[in-house]
Amino acid sequence: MTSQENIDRARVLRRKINQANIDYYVLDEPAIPDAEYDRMMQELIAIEDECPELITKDSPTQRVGARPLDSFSEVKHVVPMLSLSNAFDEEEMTAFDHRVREMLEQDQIEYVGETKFDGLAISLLYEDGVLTRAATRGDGVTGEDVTQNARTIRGIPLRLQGKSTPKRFEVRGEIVMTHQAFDKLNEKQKAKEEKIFVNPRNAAAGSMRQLDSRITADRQLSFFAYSVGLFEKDEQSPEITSHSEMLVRLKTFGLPVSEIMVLKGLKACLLYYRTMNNLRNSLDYDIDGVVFKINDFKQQEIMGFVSRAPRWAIAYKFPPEEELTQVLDIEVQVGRTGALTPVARLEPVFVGGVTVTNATLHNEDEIKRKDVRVGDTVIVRRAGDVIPEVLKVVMEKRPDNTRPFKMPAKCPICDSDIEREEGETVIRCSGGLYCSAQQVQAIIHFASRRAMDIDGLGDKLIEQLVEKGLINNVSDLYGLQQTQLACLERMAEKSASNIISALNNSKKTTLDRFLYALGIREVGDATARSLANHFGNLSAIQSATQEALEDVADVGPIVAKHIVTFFSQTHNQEVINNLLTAGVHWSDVEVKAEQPLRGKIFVITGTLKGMKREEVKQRLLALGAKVSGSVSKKTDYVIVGSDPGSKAEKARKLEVEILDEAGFLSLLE
Ligand code: D41
Repeated sequence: MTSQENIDRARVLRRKINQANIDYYVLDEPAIPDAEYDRMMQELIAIEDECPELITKDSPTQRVGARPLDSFSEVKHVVPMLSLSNAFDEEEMTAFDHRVREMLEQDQIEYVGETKFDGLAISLLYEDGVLTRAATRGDGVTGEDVTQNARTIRGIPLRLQGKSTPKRFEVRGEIVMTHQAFDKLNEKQKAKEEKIFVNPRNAAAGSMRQLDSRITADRQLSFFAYSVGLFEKDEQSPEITSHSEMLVRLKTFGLPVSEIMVLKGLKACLLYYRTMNNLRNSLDYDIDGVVFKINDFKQQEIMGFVSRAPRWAIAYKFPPEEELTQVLDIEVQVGRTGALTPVARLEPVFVGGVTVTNATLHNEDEIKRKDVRVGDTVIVRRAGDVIPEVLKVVMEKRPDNTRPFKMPAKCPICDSDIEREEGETVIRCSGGLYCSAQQVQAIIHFASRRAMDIDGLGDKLIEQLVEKGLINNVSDLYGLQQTQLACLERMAEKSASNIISALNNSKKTTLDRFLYALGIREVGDATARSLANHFGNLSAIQSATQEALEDVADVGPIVAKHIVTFFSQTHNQEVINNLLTAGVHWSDVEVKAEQPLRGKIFVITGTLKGMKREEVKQRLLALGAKVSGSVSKKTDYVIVGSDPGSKAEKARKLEVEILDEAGFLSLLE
């Protein structure tokens, strides 16, 4: 029986769930915790199970995927989906602007700049506000019907928001997968020993082409709208006269729209391009360029089209981050911690703005999985400042007689045994500082900018010094004589004296730099700072127990263990003593007494009114507290905002002290 109560509750839940999706995907401001979302979804599913007659086509429960199809059917687009012309350099971009200005007889054109998503173009048809069809772009005239799959994407509204929605309305956009979703997917694929995706675009495209939409539902795809094909608006709604107005309108319909910028003239466009190119690697999804569109619809109409591409828009592509090249050799490098990393020597290739000659192959498992061999043609990727990597072998181009690569059984540098820790993919040389590669790397790290910052002491020079037996460890650096340096290759008298003074200058340092410079495993510069601030002086850290170390803000059991092990080794103690004797010094750090929450473990759940969650976390960390993601018996306090999730319940069960926002604020005071 359908009770009025169920009818009302289902309506309320659908409204709340749809709003949560809009907050998350359109406004980028999640308002409720995931657990709360899941709980509402479960409740709605339960109601619909009890009263199936209440299920509507646009109910959020209908996103979970439908029965598999045998094949996709073809659909003809209501209005053909055009393609975009490209510009690859400033000259081509300038020529575009010139053409536009000439045709429109105007000195300066108003453009809209938007990011060019590297995903899969798609068309969504809404009739009377309800999503009725989704189709891939295909050849622009006909595409494939992927409605079932599109319905599983949480960012795609099943029903448009707002009172006056158009009768028939077709919106175009791009399906993408965020890096986070991509990494998660590949982890899952790896665990299941299934296909690993090369990049988010392939993963997004592959996920949209699933005949079984339950798989698509599991893939966490995103959607961004960027243009409209068909818009049958009612008489009352106001005329839309520009692209930027249209995008605002799309947003009010509940469609996710990317950030755009209205740009006046070519110069502003070129600046926008450079800015986005710099920001490119900090985004959570891939973009391969920017798109410029004339903002004014009337001007767009005047410009018209050439062979299926509008003359009023252009994609200005970024330099590619992936290129093809050949593997000339595979070598094994030994790092500072002894980790053996296979590295591909490549036929030089220009990618990501630089010429790349080496690319990491990560570890043995990766090399096996990708089956990279000498002579192979491979796709290399260099994104931002990240170390270039080999993504994939182009198997069709593999020459005959290649042999699979084998990791050496001994360290290629010092011939020591190789060890592989349980559960780790990395294999290490067991030689420690006996291994000259580890010596060199340890000294390079010690001299680096964020460590002791020894100006002029570069990698090649350190290699020479170790090779010639002039130094064995970092403390030997301070015993070097100018005459010894001057005898080295490519070393003039002047630079030798510069290095000696740089060494002397580096002796005055800070505790956190010194700790970082020691190269303790897993102790990066941030951890070194936490340690310095927490303990204040070196001997306190040297004698700290595992438990005492774990009290430090970002130190967990593994890092704590590495620290204890490091200081327990006699040769490390010797090196430290020698450094101090050589005159390395710093001022001890004043340990802030105001750490009243030291060692206390907090969990935050729900939405706080006055403060962002990250802000709360930073305040707590500053007071010495730890912030954890889950409630356990060890938790001291749970801060509960509005709409809390299951964590609040668990806290109650475990009788952990619960603070509301006011309680938390008074605790801060
Ligand atoms: O982000 C994109 N990939 C993107 C693609 C975009 N931001 N705008 C686009 N605008 C158009 C026109 C101007 C034709 C409406 C496009 C595309 N087209 C497009 N995507 C794939 C083919 C064409």
